[in-house]
Amino acid sequence: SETYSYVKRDEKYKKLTPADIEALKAIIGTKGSIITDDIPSDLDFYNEDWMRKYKGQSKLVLKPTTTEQVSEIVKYCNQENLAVVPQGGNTGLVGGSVPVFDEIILSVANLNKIRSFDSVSGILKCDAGVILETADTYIKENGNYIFPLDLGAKGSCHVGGVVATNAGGLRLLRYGSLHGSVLGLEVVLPNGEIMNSMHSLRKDNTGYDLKQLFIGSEGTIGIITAVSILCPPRPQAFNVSFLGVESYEMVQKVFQKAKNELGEVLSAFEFMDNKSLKLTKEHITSPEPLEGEHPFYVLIETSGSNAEHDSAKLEAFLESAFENELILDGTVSSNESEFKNLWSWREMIPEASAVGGGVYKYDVSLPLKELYSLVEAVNERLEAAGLSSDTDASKPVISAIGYGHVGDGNLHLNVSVRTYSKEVEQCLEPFVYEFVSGKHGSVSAEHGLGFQKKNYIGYTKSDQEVKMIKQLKSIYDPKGILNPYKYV
Ligand code: FAD
Ligand code: 2HG
Ligand code: ZN
Repeated sequence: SETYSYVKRDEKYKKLTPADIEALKAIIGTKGSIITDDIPSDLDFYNEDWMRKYKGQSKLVLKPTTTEQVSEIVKYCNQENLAVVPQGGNTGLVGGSVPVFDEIILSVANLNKIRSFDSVSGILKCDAGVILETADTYIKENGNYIFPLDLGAKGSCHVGGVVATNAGGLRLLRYGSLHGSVLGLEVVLPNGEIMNSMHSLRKDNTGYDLKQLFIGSEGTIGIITAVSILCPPRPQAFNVSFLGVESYEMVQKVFQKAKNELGEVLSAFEFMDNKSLKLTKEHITSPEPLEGEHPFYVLIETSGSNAEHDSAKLEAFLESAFENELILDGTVSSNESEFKNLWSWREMIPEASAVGGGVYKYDVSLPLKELYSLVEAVNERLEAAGLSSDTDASKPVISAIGYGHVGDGNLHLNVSVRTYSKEVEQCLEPFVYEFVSGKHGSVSAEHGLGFQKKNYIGYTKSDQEVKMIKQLKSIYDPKGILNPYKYV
């Protein structure tokens, strides 16, 4: 297909033979653990990504149930030069979780047990294939804790998958990055060796912190089979407020004020532009957050241990924000269903942006002051090229929208299209990457590089850094069997 036209299958990788399938069956057995092309459509879910943009042609999915099986499989594949794609919940947004050609898919979905949870320390140890929401519910019910990461895909993505991606999500502002909260990992290395660092230690300065190498490695250097993670106490009270704002300038002012006045109870600060909300409106039926239209919207979440205290703080903040003309309109959730409804207007944007036909997604870090300038620049560019109209169906682009995690300096630019086209792609790339690089930003804030951005690492990392990444890869995976054709 067009997507893959510029990469070729590397003939150093062996093509799967019936003897390989037999040998792999002998390792994991056949019951629910192996999917072959006997019924080709059984492979579709694993071959195709969440956006339905990338599709590989793997003829074999393996779903081991133990770490030892993962180790045996990887050892065999290494000996036989068989390429392997590690897969979690397959919700990644950069085409990293699916094969490019005929790589074997190793899904960790059947490694799905909670190993232990300590309700005094808050340390959770679980298999990599536990679904994020399942982990969060488990620790909620067993001591009232919360998983220190939340994102729209929580019902499908895995704990191992978010660690492999180093996903950021909606509450990074409060709980920080997984590089801080993950305490240990169990990883199967590309030669089949098992690295066990499933520690419960917050502090450990005995040499290199090796687990960090795998957090955000996107399946290129090891298969994560288990995670040890520190979870904070679950806040007793949650509030969310949805605000209409005049300009991006004002969004920043509201952010500064929220940090100062909401202090320790501020747990999320998200923004979206008017076009984001309009697109979402066509996709969901829930009650609209505000009556009038506004150029920008802000979603603020507070969470803390005392409902009255938090509400009083939020109300005082909103009152003063109105008085000082920082916000035009606003609403606050008064029960759980309103809380969920307001959040849904933010969480549904990634899906809504694709329903018109397709979407080009960019996930960038930029200095806060310039966060929105990329959306403006892209809209100008698409209009100048005559490619964009939200009403004229003959134009390929519906609109370029901007939203994201203001609190983390992370913008999501989604270019919603009626159809994918080379013309649009060439108008966007490498422009977007050059723009971001020119402002010393990152071309991937939280989704990773995967296949989509495999050629763009140099816009953010220096030659020296790229060289060191390649050196590490060649030490641990000299044959390159893990997740080939991706960023490294
Ligand atoms: P997959 O998609 O299966 O895999 C992702 C990558 O990790 C691949 O390269 C794969 O090879 C590798 N991998 C997976 N499991 C393992 C393993 N056990 N060992 C080694 N490598 C592995 N991301 C954010 O950062 N913030 C958000 O707010 C956010 N919101 C999202 C909302 C929606 C609706 C969707 C669909 C995605 C969102 N994402 C977000 C993207 C996010 O990257 C993924 O949801 C998540 O990180 C991937 O988890 P997964 O288990 O589905 O992994
Ligand atoms: C989010 O913040 C996710 O909603 C997805 O990171 C962003 O789809 C996107 O571009
Ligand atoms: Zn995001």
